[in-house]
Amino acid sequence: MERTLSIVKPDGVKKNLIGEVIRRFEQKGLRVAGLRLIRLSREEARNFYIVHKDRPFYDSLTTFMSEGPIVVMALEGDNAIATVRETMGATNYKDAAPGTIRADFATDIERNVVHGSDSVKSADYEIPYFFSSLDLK
Ligand code: 3AN
Repeated sequence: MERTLSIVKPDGVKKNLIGEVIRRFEQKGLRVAGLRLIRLSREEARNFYIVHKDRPFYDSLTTFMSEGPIVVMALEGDNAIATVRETMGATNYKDAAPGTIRADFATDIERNVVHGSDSVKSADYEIPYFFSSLDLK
């Protein structure tokens, strides 16, 4: 059993895709262990994406991630990290496999609807960023 952190990004919330994203994860057998609708400050977005601080898209990404509400969720299941990554599709929606969330709904490499932890190490940073252990059921 593994846990991962996923986010419906501001573009996904604006497009009314909260339910669609959760439905796709649930259909893959993942269980929602924690769920919140929040809005990040610029500073909170910058700390969340601190691993990307030297990338050229860091400013733009963190401005985008703080532009409106997001839904953060902790998902639990066998191979949860890989399952979420497969369900999302490649970072660039143009490379995303047909039927993935990004292939179906993303319009831009940055505004790509959904986030998912890319490793156990990332999940161990990202889940407690939004949920205390008492919040996870
Ligand atoms: P993923 O979300 O697929 O794990 P990362 O971790 O490489 O991708 O990048 C984090 C986020 O940064 C992406 N979801 C996307 O919003 C943005 N991003 C990644 N690469 C680029 C890029 N070349 N230009 C603009 N934004 C990018």
